[in-house]
Amino acid sequence: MINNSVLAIILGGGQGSRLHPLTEQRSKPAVPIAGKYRLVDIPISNCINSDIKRMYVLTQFNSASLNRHIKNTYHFSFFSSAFVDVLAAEQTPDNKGWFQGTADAVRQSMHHFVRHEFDYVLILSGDQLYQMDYAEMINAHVKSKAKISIATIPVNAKDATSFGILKSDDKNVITSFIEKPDASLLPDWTSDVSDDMKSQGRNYLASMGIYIFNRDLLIKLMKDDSTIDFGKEIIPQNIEKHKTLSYQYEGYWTDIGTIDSFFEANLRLTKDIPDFDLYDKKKRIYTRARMLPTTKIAGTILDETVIAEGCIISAGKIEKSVIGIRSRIGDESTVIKTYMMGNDYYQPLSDVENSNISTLGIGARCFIKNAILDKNCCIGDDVRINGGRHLEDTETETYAVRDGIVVIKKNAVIPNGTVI
Ligand code: ADQ
Ligand code: ADP
Repeated sequence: MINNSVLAIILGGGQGSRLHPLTEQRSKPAVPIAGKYRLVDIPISNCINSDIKRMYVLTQFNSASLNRHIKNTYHFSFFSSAFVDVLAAEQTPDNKGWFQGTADAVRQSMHHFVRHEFDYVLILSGDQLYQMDYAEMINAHVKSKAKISIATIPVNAKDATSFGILKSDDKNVITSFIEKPDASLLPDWTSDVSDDMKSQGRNYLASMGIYIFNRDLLIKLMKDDSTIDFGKEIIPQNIEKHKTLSYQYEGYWTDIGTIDSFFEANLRLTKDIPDFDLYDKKKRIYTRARMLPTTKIAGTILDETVIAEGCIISAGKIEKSVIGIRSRIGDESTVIKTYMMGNDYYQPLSDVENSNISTLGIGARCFIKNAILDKNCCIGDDVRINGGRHLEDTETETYAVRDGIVVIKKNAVIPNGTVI
């Protein structure tokens, strides 16, 4: 029912500079998270779980890994109308190439959308971790006869300056909106939130960057090519002209658009009861079924650690870490507060035994802390990577430091004995 009336558009990312170097060789939706998924699996799974099965993913460039992932993961029945299509910024005689912003990305792709039948467009952000039933939001939108709806969440003063902040009336109709207000303006922007939110100091109502537009209105708004962003222009310019509903959400939701927030969100999955629940059957997160073998562990002390399939581990200790698919970690190594993405393939045993060929994964007697290891990296023996705030932001050919987190780049080879 919902599927027939809603088309979802997932904003897959601008130039991805905030997640650099994870986006050096792939588009943002293809960045691996939680040991076995990709960023784009989150909004796609939320759509599927909400019975929305027609999705476009807008991305700045078309990476091979994104296309392969979508093609190999989301198979729908031949007889269904369901699809997940990637639309990359394309150069045509009428435009310069890159999507200039979120509204520009939607505008440049409108000719693909209008070919479909739908009453509502659901616009989603591609870099957020949450599990939300969009059907409830759509029902609230339809019931209120709004033309636009924005999903909102209470946030504290520290976070409020990085979001669109709004105020609404007693019927949840938005009356004012300001994009990323300066801290000095915040006193004017508090809202009446629930006691639970108040006790957490979350007194500001933030836009989650999740929008519903009625079809006709979106088509009309996209004709004006002076607007570039939803948050900066489309929303503030239209709340007074068109009824805009605030759909308040109080579940777990976090932005994962920066290295720091991406790292924290991954490590939070190791908590006893994680806020983002991968074990809930009703809110399942889908990804590629890879048919990997089981993980094999010998002599390792494991604490608060999540390990994906197909790993071969003989480390001394792994603590508070997320270990991705096909990871290999050698004898006596210690891994603490690290997100290791894993490998795309296994090396033949003959390569592993050949000392002239770098071995994928972490070698023997290493110490790795506060790090993200991108896919297919080869960390030699006796390597010490000790991330933390004592390290300044820097970048080399094989790694970068961002907010104290050491990011080892995809396919990097870190020689024996390296100290970072
Ligand atoms: P931001 O997250 O700062 O604020 P923006 O950078 O426009 O907004 O990104 C929104 C989403 O669109 C992200 O997933 C991003 O990757 C993607 N995106 C950005 N530029 C794109 C492009 N050129 N092509 C394709 N995708 C692109 C927005 C709102 C705020 C709101 C926050 C909530 O503007 O009002 O509070 O989201 O996170
Ligand atoms: P997954 O979904 O399992 O992460 P990907 O779709 O990213 O997988 O694909 C992993 C890719 O790695 C595949 O295309 C596979 O062909 C490729 N691959 C396999 N063996 C090698 C190799 N020796 N070197 C580089 N890439 C490889």
